[in-house]
Amino acid sequence: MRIADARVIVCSPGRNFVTLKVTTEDGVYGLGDATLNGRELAVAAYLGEHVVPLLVGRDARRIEDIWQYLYKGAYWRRGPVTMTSIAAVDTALWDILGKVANLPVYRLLGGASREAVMVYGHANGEDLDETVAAVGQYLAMGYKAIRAQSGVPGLASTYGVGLRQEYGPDVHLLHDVHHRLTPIEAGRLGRALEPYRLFWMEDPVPAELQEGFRLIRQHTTTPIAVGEVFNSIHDCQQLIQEQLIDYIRSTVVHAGGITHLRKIAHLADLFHVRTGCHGATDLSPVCLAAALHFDLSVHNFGIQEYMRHHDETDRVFPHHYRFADGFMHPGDAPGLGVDIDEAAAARHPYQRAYLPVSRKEDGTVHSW
Ligand code: CS2
Ligand code: MG
Repeated sequence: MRIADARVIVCSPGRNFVTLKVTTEDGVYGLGDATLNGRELAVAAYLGEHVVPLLVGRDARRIEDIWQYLYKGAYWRRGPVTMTSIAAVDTALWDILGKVANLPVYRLLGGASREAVMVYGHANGEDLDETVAAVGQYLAMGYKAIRAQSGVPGLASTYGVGLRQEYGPDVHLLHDVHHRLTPIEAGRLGRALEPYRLFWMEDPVPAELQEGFRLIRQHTTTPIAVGEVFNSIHDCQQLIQEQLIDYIRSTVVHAGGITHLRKIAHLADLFHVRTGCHGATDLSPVCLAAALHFDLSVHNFGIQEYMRHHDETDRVFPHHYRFADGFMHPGDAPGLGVDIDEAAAARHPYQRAYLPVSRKEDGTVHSW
């Protein structure tokens, strides 16, 4: 089962996506998401210029060996561009293996550990009233867990009061701090929010300094989630082994694919850390499908982020995964159960775009 061809497809149905399509000499193909928001063409070039020429002729069934070859053989290790590229190859190979075995990928990963996976949606509002209303809309759609973000400066510690009063104790509430605080500020915020029992406080501080989380832990029992920007097990090894976090947010596309993410999850399982994969709309439906197979199978799953894609995106990437009553399932089609309509993709060419940059009132560049 040799790899005959691999192609990078860049398209922009609502936003930019990079997809790797790997085809075997028998004509079976697999897909991998290679989207790195705001740096899409860097990954497309890394794949096209350096990785694809190394793939042709290799046995598509040797997933672990190809992973190690691309990781160790490059000499230069880690980094988001490299790891996103390796992830795309790895995801496509799992998709091919599933199609050849006539099994959904989650069955190849050991089978379902649960019936379906709980997901959380994003409720955003310009102010407290709008945020409360947006949470209500998600509840009406069946969501059991909702991330609430209010646009009112300084209200992060008080909107929890309004939401709990409005919707009671059953709904899981999450909040994303987007790396904006110092550890001691995060400790104070976490402590102030304890009465409202957040499901998690996400990315309280920039996480390059893993031991910085010790300080947060000393001050609050609010659960902590981190890792959407991590690309390797080495970025979270200390956080996990010292039990400084509760949820690891790394996902398939940015953390080396299903193969590497499983290693992160298995390490996390030993230290009471659960998974909470990143799932914003800049991760394509190919990544979401792969994440759902991973989530369904892995024992220490916690929650999956699910920010609905635009209709245009869904039309380019037809898929079998489904949402019902706050839970998702990847479906039982062989492989990942997601495809790309290349003719539709071609109607949406790449659009240059960057992530927004936020600044403090005095003009200092701040974390997004
Ligand atoms: C966010 C993302 O989903 C999340 O938790 O942090 O919206 C993030 O800003 C984007 O995915 C960046 O690419
Ligand atoms: Mg986030």
